[in-house]
Amino acid sequence: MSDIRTLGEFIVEKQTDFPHASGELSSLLGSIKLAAKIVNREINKAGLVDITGSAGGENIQGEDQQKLDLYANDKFKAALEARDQVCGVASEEEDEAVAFNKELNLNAKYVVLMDPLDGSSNIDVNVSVGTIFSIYQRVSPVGTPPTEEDFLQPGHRQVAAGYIIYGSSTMLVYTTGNGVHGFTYDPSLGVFCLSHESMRIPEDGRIYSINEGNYIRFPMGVKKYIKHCQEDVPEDNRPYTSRYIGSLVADFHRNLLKGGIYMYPSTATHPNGKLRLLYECNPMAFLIEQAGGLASDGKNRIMDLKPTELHQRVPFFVGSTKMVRNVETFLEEFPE
Ligand code: P6P
Repeated sequence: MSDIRTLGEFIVEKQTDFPHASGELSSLLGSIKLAAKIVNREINKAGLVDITGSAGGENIQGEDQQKLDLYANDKFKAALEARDQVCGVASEEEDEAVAFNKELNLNAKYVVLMDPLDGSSNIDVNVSVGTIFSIYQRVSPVGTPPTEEDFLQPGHRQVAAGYIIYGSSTMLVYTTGNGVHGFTYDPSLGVFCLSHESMRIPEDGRIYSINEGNYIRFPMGVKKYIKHCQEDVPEDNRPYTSRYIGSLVADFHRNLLKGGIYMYPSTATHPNGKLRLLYECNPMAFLIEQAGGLASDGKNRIMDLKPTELHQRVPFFVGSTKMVRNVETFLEEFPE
């Protein structure tokens, strides 16, 4: 037991790493930890309880029937509102940003953007899903409701970001700008235990993740890169591997550990890409850069993009530095 370092202990231990180490960010991360445990519990029995249905009817706790992603959204919002560090939240499940208007929230200095349950369509087929979060200091005056400007900040202004992956085990992975650290949930103890300190992505890799069903409408540079992966069989004869789960957090997590690239370019149905800049691409970009990798829209650094709207989509290339640079070169050489 003595060598277990819990997430709570680690956050406090690293508190001096946070800008203006006031303890508020530590407490905010504690709210996320709590909500993650609650959501994890529901996901682990999704196959047993009809909680993937639409609204209407009652589940076994007698609660109104909720789809699991709405359930996750409610739990994370409630956990963030209950303490005094967050003045508002933007979420994939909310059309507009939600301002917390209790007195204690108006004086809070952080905003949170999240995808409460990314890849939720995979729940029905028992595939890993995840929660993604991104934290900024507000730019509007404390004591007033948050403004759109608080949520439309470029990714390089994030103070923290992370994800929870609900997979064969449940992990919470986060950064505050001082490396990337992973914690594995031990349900018997009810704690997240440090399992991956200072995570680094290999500079190069042999795994590419993309939905090749959209191939016909990929940009030519992406087609050329995929062909390169398929034909570049090196002396060591380790060819590339195509691995695509259809759950960003799961594909990202595997590539972070093994090296690789995840790509969601523009397609016929998503001319600007499918992934959302604010609560999918920016947090993953913060994490990957802190782990030694890169994240771009095919040309520009993701975290330098100036957001224009809450749910805007961007093409997304994230992973090992050499792989991201390589696909950027193909895109430059073979523009549309
Ligand atoms: P497609 C899930 O809906 C998601 O946002 C990501 O988690 C995932 O990588 C992607 O979309 C899958 O999209 O079009 O390949 O089914």
